[in-house]
Amino acid sequence: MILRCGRFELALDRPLVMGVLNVTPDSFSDGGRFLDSHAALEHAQRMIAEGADIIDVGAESTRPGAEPMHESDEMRRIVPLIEKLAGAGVPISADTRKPAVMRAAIAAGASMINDVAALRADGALAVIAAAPRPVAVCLMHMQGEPETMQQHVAYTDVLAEVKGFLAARARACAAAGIARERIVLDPGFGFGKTVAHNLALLRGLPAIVALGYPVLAGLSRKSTIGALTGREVGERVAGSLAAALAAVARGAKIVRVHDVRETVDALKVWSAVELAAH
Ligand code: 7PJ
Repeated sequence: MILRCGRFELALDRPLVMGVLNVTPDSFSDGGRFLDSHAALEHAQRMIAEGADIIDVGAESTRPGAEPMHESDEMRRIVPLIEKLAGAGVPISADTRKPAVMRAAIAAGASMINDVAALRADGALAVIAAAPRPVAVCLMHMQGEPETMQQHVAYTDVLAEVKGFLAARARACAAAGIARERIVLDPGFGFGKTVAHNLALLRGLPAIVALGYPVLAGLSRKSTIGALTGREVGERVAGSLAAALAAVARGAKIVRVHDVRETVDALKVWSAVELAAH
């Protein structure tokens, strides 16, 4: 299985690490530390040196309760960073829900669009379909909107509903002319989900993997890890590593993480054991 990612072609024969670069003032796990663009650039370069395979740059906080950000503010924060990182040797992903920001990010050199709304915004599918390069796209499941998503959480069968949603969004991409090799699916841990929902999705990940697309899992430092360990956000590395390994053991091909160095080490050991026969 390969992922076409702009000018990159990613072999998915071992799990890949996507390093998170938040350039938002209120991101829950980084607390706005990387708002200054020099610090953000340094952090990205450190994650690449630590072995990140993809860097995900995002400005709009999607943490529970966050309000939407104005388009021009979002562009001002991420576009210059993407331009500076585009030649860094790994694909750069832009974490955005807005078609105009997607278009600007791609023009600035992004190789992937990571959309927590799975290209449901008006015009988003068309921007990806018309992109001058075959950028990859991560389609994530979210129930509700970030502002309210943890307030009215309700599923009859969370795994079946998330799987059905992702399959439908993949079909929408196909209908828009977006090649299959460009698509990544993500159950969206924490996005309108309780701890029990997140655990059911993680246990049931093979059902989503069975749709035939690479699956991305983002559990790093999330509140489910906090709930299971009793740790504050800066103390969740060990719990996050366990979650990342549980995800790759169930077929996830990409893990989205804050702690790149630790995750790369954990995956090297896991891969040496589990992929040795290949
Ligand atoms: C995710 C994300 C995730 C994808 C965030 C955080 C919260 N994008 N953006 N998957 N989470 N694709 O950084 O922990 O799980 S924002």
